[in-house]
Amino acid sequence: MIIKTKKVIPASEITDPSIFKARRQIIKASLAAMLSSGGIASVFANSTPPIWPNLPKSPVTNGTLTVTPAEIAKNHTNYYEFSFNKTDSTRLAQNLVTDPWSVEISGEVEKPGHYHLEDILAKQTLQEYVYRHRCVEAWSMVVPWVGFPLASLLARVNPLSTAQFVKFTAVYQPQTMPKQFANAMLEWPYVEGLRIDEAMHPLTLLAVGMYGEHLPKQNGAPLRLVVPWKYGFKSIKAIVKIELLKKAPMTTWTKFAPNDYGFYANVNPNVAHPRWSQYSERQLGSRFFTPRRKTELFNGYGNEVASLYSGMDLRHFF
Ligand SMILES: Nc1nc2c(c(=O)[nH]1)N[C@H]1C(S)=C(S)[C@@H](COP(=O)(O)O)O[C@H]1N2
Ligand SMILES: [Mo]
Repeated sequence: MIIKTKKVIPASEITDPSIFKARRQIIKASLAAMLSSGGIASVFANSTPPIWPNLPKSPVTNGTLTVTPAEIAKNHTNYYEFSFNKTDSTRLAQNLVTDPWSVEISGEVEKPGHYHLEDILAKQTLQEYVYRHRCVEAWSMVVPWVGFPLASLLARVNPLSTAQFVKFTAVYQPQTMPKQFANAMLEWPYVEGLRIDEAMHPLTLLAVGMYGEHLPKQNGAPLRLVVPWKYGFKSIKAIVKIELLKKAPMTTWTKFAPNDYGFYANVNPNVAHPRWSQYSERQLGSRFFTPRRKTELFNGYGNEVASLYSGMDLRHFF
């Protein structure tokens, strides 16, 4: 008897990769054209002009980095409130209500309060910051963020000398966030934290945009943290609360798995995750045969930030 097996071979395996890629681009382009002419799914159509076309680049921006294509940064996301995979949040997050938005600032500050996002932004100068973005899962991108230093917001509320740490809390919106609604996996809302000197460091941003546009909802609209020398999970999305504290806050991932995810989470090729190496990273959006990139200590920002950790054992404080 002949048994017929039906093995599905992905096209990428049987076609020369460059041809395969070109073909996919053609398919994608015609799909986008179809969608925009039909006027549906503006999420995918991407035909709106940039909001901030010619923003000054911040002096810390490294001109030698190759920016990851926007479509990849927008469609490969980690946003556990919506989904545990990388693609579904692009669609699911569109339900998130981001307007109006305010941020509560409290704790060890002279001027606590609820601040409307528009009022916060009215007093800030936006710039573009092109940063490496390295996830603890060993993939990386280069993203042109639009934002301002967290330090310049903190300066407006006057932290007290007793403020040693900063706690960030993401939005709790179970009616739009399926994993919050199901109470799945993590403790909600998502919480992150920094030491006060890390929070005040000029590389640490609050971002409101990327690629010259407002942040897509799946990337953390309307306001997210960006800490480029730490693993991506520190860069909390959809922030509604900033608290200045005397003691280090417990954070979502450290609570979930304290042996896997420390409070510092500085990118460090010499400290492996218990289940995988951090020695190198897959660069999303790079050419098919591009080798993995060797991960750098502090994600390559050592000149700027290493002094924050002088004398600390980075294996212990991982
Ligand atoms: N609120 C919230 N913030 C979050 C996450 C999340 O699940 N929820 N994921 C984190 C992780 S693991 C990473 S790698 C980055 C991913 O940012 P990006 O999807 O914009 O690339 O966001 C971080 N911020
Ligand atoms: Mo991540």
